[in-house]
Amino acid sequence: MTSADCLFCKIVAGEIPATLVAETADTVAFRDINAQAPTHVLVIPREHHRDIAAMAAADPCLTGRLAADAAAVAAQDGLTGFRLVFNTGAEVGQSVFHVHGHVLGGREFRWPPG
Ligand code: DGP
Repeated sequence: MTSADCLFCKIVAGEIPATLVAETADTVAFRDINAQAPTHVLVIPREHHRDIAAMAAADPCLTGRLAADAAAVAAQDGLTGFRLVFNTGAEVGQSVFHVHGHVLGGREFRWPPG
């Protein structure tokens, strides 16, 4: 399942370059082009789902595997703690509508987020 106009489907297909840090049968992880922390990696499913809510409804097992792959990316970057963020909806800042977990770490973080 892909979407012809989707930027992240094109990264999965290798049609747009990205700095890949990990790949599994289900997911691809690559550095965010606009990093907000020393580690800022996007972990995405190869399959196209518009956001985490849609993916969790369609395939809970894939959603779990994506979370595990995000944790593996954080460990690979040497992080003992990390933030995993899924912006879900334009009103909270989602700009690419192919689900992606932001793995963030390597600096101090504040709560609540802005
Ligand atoms: P969000 O705002 O949650 O939808 O995050 C989208 C992220 O995607 C944002 O942090 C910037 C990143 N991004 C957008 N275009 C590209 C790209 O072409 N390559 C990479 N590596 N990251 C991108």
